[in-house]
Amino acid sequence: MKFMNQKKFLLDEIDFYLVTDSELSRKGTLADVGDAVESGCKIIQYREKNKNTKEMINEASEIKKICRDNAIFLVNDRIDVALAAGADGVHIGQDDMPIDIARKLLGAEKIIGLTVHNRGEAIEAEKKGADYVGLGPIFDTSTKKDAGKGIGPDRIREVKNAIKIPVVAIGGINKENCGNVIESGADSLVAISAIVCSEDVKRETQDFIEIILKHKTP
Ligand code: 3NM
Repeated sequence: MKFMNQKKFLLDEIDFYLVTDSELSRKGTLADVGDAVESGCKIIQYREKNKNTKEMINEASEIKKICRDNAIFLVNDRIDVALAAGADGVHIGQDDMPIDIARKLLGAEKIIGLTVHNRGEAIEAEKKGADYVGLGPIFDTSTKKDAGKGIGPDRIREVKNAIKIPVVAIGGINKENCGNVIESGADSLVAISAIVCSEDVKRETQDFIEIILKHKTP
């Protein structure tokens, strides 16, 4: 039997998913990652738009050490950085490297997540070998300037019913609306500003996980 990356199996068990943002962060990316993983966050995506490649590889290598066997570690967009730091995979957008080329470069074992905005893109992503989709923006957000208008939580079920791979919701999600996002069919969800702008990342992460678990149907 072909050996399968153990971490791929973990994808089904993700509740809360942290994406880093050094511009918004109060304490810095490494502190945010450390606090979130300590609080039980099982997946970290390193998303960095302002640092050079060398700085990114250094930081990504530190994140890999923090995640070890406790959390999946993905890099946004930069396949070269993911490979250099030995990450578990990447998260790519519709306008980044095409998924079939990314898969060739990374191999079958690595995790590839793809951003989608609707049912059609989600079906296509699954067909092309994505391991999960990031669906967004669910609500309006100022964290990603070109994200567009929120599609609303009702769209989540539509996407969830069309594919077998996990659906991760993103965009404008906070503690007030995250229960509804899970009840609308998301397997897990991302919050960036709600976490990295908070005073206490550990506490916020715990709160999110608790609310998500409460709203998940067994
Ligand atoms: N991607 P916040 S929305 C990075 O819709 C990102 O694909 C999005 O940040 C998408 O939790 C987004 O602060 C930003 O709203 C999410």
